Amino acid sequence: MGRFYTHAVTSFTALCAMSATASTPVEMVGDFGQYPMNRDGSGTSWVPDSTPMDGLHAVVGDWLTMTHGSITLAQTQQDLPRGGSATFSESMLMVAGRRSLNDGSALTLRAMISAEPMNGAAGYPLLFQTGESADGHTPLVDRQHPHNLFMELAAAYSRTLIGVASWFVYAAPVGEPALGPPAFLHRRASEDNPEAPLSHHHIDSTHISFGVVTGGLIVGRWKLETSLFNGREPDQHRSDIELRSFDSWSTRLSFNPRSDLAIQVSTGHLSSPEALNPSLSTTRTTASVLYEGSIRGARASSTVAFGRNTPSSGSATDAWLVDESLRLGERHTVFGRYERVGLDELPGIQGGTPLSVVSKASLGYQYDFARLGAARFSLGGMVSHHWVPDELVASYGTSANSWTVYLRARIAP
Ligand SMILES: [Cu+2]
Repeated sequence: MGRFYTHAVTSFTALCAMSATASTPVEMVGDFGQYPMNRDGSGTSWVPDSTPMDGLHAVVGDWLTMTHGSITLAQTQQDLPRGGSATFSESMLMVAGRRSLNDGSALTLRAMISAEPMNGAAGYPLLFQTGESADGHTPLVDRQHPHNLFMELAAAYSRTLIGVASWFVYAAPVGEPALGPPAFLHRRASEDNPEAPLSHHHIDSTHISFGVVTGGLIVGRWKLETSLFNGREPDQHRSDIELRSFDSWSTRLSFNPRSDLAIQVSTGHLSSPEALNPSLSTTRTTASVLYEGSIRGARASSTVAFGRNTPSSGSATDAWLVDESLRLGERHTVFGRYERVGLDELPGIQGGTPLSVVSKASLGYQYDFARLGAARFSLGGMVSHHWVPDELVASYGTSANSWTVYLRARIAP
């Protein structure tokens, strides 16, 4: 959602002018307190204050509304024998509204949907990706599951205590608990990459949780928050809302020391996250730094993130992620990703237990070829190399490569 809360300075000025005409002044602050609105990421997470704003903004009565969306049509080829080729889509549409209440408080409503269930329950081929299931019986391996129809349905109430101090409550039948950085779909450094990170299930996979309540305290550049939520991953039915008890918790400390940095550390206990292995619980600990600035005249977005999953039985696995995106001029973007991920669930794969460490490096390029109203159209491509550990060579071969090309439309006025 970081991108959603981001719009150009010119439209920001126009927006402030528009808001002056609303019956209650619409405040140009964050959803959860007295800080720049550019800082809001997905769920209750933060991105750097310097994150530029995309999305369509409008003042409707007392509400400041924002709409953001993108749709990507991609073709991928992942090396055999474990890969394959497929055409798939990624998409999201977000609508949010925020209004000030009379007593120094504000109300935010959000909805975010995706058409990814149309990819089919088994998603798309992605070498070494694991997590969730397509049929309720077999874990997905070497495939990326689709995201759910409902990715967020949330309400938040925030209230100023004094000066830059505020508290908030976020409640969502579908939403994101305070665990990990903003979800990869909403990080500028990751948003052009058409593939999901292999580290998703170590770092930010809880972004679709069915039942979340988060309470937090914000003082200036600091935020401390705690969530109670349903730790069970979404099942193979991608269009429903799977409420269960609040059996899991997380807590996160966020700090934006400068306008171009967003830092967080978080930890949480996920009770029975996997329907196929319900007796297993996981403790997840993450740390991340997001940068949004410029490098030699190029607009640079960076993410460095770490995640550790410690299961209730078995050994812990770690994941490292580095995402970088450089926007050169108006039309060109170069992006890259490096990951190193410990995998402990490669069922049916020879040599895949108890722990394998896989690395992947990707390099991509995107060209923005057209603008039409508030929409921007892009063509892109990416190649990836995977370093296969010795014990997995029998299943994957010594060298595993992949490529993905895509066409994308995005709301970006
Ligand atoms: Cu996800």
